[in-house]
Amino acid sequence: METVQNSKQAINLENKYGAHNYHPLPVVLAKGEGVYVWDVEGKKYFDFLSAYSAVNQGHCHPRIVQALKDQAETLTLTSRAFYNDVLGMYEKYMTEYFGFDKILPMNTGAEAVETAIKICRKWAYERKGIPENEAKIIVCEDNFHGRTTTIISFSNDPVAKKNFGPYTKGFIKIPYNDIDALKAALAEENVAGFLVEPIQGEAGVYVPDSGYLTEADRLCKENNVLFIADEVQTGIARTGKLLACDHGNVKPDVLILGKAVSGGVYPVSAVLANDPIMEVIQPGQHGSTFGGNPLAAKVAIAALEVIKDEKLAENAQRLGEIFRERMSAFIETTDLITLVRGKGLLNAIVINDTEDSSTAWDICMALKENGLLAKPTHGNIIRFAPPLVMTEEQLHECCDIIEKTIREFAA
Ligand code: IF1
Repeated sequence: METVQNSKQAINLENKYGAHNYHPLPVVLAKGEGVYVWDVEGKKYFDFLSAYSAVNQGHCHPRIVQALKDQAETLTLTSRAFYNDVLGMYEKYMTEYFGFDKILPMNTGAEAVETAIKICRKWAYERKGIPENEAKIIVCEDNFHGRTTTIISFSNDPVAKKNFGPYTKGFIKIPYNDIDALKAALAEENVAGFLVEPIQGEAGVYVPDSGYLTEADRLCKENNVLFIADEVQTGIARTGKLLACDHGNVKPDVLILGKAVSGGVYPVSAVLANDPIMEVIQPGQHGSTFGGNPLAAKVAIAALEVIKDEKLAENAQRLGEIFRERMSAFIETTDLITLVRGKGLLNAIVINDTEDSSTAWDICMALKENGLLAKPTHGNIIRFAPPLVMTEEQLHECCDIIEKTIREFAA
């Protein structure tokens, strides 16, 4: 197979042979290690996106890569047609790690979200007594839960939704971070669940009021409605706690995990719940060829050991405070940035421009020139999410780059 000689060649190949379903920043990465990535020409960057929070443990973490190598030479995939000597041990590890009775292992975040929706509906019919096909799940405006047809059916992002109909029914949309709206929705009939991101990532790192999740969870319990937390992006120590729900001492009825469960080394996702909910799924009613395969299981165990052993939640908490402190002081000196918000190392800056402007993109292009990679979530919002293994010294170096770039840009 031919190898890529330079960035331009790589971009041309993708443009010619790949579906145009993304508009990447014009940088072609060839190597990753910890908080750094290098492009084809050998230029070094700080990665401030972490593959949308899938690489919390840093690129190519040696312990996770070693687990992959060892299992890859032993047994990669059996399918669930047979048992294997890894899955049960993985299921025990995961349920104890997150504190649930059972896990249903899948591969991508969207698959886990779809799985949670199916479990919630089945629980509604078989345990709550909602009439079949009448179950409703409450979701929030500006949500992002993945790209499958059912998931985009309850999106309000026209770009993610248009011309993919007909859409799946059975969802009630309410404004995010609005307890009264949730109360009203819970009063409707046949409500089965409330699916929510503890922090809305793609919407622009919207952190809800401190009591929101706790009160939402209480209201769901009061109405016998399942509280379903999508922690695909906010989980695995990203926001300064193992789960973003932990900030509000909320124990969801259904927990959805993905991305950094594997440290970005292999697609791993999962749905966790207690027996009264998970037992609605009986043999043959749900599955996946790769779900819970031995390779995924060993990689995920290593990735979660790293989170604990390297105290990455604590590091994210501490560095996040330093980051927001520096950015808050900096934005006092420029009109270009209106605010910084986030939790742990999931942060964003809001730029003083319109949502459809190219300013955020242009700033990311300038950041790239200065050796830091980040990507806008909207025309006026840039998400900053470095790997959680970053040191305080590296974080200050990145803040220096961000401030220098924005000052140059504003000039
Ligand atoms: C893209 C961002 C988008 C997620 C939450 C489920 C999923 C995601 C909270 C689905 C995935 C990814 C998908 C990727 C870009 C990125 C993303 F918010 F992280 F930045 F799009 F909104 N729940 N988020 O964030 O997980 O199936 O992708 O494994 O689709 O462009 P997946």
